[in-house]
Amino acid sequence: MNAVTPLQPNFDTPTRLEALNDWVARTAALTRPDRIHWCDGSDAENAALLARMQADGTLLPLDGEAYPNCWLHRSDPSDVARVEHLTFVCTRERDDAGPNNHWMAPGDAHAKMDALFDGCMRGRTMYVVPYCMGPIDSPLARCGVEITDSPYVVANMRIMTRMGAAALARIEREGTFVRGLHSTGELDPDRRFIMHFPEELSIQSYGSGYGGNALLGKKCHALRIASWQARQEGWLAEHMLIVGIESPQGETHYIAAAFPSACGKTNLAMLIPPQGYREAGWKVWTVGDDICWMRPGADGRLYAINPEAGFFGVAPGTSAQSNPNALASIRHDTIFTNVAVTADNRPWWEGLGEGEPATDWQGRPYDPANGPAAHPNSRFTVSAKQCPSYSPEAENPAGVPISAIVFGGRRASLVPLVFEARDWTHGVLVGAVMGSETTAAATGAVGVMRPDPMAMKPFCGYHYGDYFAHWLSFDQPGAKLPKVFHVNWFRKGDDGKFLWPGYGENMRVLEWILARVQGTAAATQTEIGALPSAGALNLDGLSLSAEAKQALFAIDRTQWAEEFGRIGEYLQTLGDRLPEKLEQTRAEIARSLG
Ligand code: GTP
Ligand code: SPV
Ligand code: MN
Repeated sequence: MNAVTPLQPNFDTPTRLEALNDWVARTAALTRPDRIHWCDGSDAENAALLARMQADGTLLPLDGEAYPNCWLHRSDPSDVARVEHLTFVCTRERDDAGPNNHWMAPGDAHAKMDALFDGCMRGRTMYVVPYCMGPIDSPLARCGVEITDSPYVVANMRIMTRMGAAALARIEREGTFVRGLHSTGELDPDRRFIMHFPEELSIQSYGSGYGGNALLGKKCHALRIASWQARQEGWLAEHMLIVGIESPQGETHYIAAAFPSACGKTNLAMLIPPQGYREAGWKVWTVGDDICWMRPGADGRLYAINPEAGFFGVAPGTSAQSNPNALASIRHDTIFTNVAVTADNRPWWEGLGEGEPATDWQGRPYDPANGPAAHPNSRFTVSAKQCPSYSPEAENPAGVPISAIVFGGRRASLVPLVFEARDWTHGVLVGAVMGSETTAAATGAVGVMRPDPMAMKPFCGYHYGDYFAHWLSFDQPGAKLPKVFHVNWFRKGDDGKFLWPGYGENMRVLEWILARVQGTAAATQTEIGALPSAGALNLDGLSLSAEAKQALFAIDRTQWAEEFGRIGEYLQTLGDRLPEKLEQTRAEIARSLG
């Protein structure tokens, strides 16, 4: 390995942007770091950081032959997922944050955070990390600066965003940027808060080093703050993957899909079509796996960019069968967090399908009595450029045109494999009434059904009623909006097993969706939406039981009537900011179900 090259401490500011210099100076006066380092994003800087983290044990090198330049990070065992109960939106008016967010008055939140940040970087280096969310030359992209005392955060931000000198140059040109202040603090769960101040375009995060709590460009900026900005500026910031589907005729359509955390976005974004489809000439292109920013273009269609530059993907369940593109991506220059390792020092997790764990995610000799070897929310951080299916269009500053929007969640019962909304308003309702079982991506119980409208429950930075109204507002004369669909890969049979094979076979559902977009596939209208007519969705070569076919392609009107009652109760909790049109549409469907 490299000798430990010291990072050149750099108190000289490389920018003349006064607003940035002032903020850095004020932050340093509060947090009292020993050193300040302005990140330029260079290879040399990264190498020096990695070497330092290796020297102090923050990163452990993995088998350099099988996994060159790959690292294992073990986080504090109490700091392994997002903490929704400690995440706040701090607007002047409580109601602007809505019942979907925890709220704190900005003055109270600042007082609390100032006390936590006071002197917290003594003995540490403060890193100033300029970053750009989206292609550096895209008008849809937005910039931020994260100040952090965690070199692990810097290394991850370098993979996940366009970080360094080019971002700083854009920030200087534009003069505005989102301010994110982060410190790992003492990693004490009782001294941990993730605060958002959308009116100030700022974020403050203390006491966690974990992904969504600490990589502030991701959920904090690109969703909570950006959703607020997007509402003001007429665009959408969504928890969606973006995938391009190229037909044998060489035509590519882009689909944006919102699934809650750990519900299959990365997998769908990197899908490899079944053999028959590949032979026929179908190809799948990955644009993004977690976040989508989109706005109407001059032609009335929605154009989308992926604001991120890397993937922070769920490791467990990733295998050569389920997601070969992900597996190929993470064979070099990857940071693994909280996975297990084999005796020959390779990363390992449940569902990998090869090798045996020797050491668990906490560094203990593996013992099944301690639970899974890899943490269920263990992750890999890797540059999108390393993904074999990464789309060249992902770097297009204009974005890609979206032909279909897909909503989906983990629903063990009731919800069929796929259905299509009647129109935009119905599509917004379909997204608004989504529910899903909770997963290990956030702390708390797993497998509990909860409302998760548009997969944004933990990420919408303002009142859900206003958010739905904003979605409805895109239905303007001249707009050429995508068709809206709902999918469910997670329906279970009486034996508790998934009824649908999922993963690559989801291509069959995407084919039907695109055929609907082009008006060439048959559908049968029902109260909840249009389902594939018999034979319209290709099931050739799958061995689905009669029970599976019945459950996946039918609706139970009695159960749906109950569901629409529950949906009505949920929507009522949003109060008088809920758009009337949405409740009317719900009530009409509820009546038609009897
Ligand atoms: P976040 O990064 O947390 O936002 O998650 P994500 O939506 O990108 O989820 P991801 O694709 O990483 O999938 C999470 C889990 O769901 C993994 O364990 C996958 O193996 C599993 N999964 C993904 N797609 C399917 C599918 O089609 N069927 C089934 N049964 N499981 C799936
Ligand atoms: C999610 O939880 O939805 C993630 C991982 O994509 S995190 O970056 O932690 O939000
Ligand atoms: Mn996510």
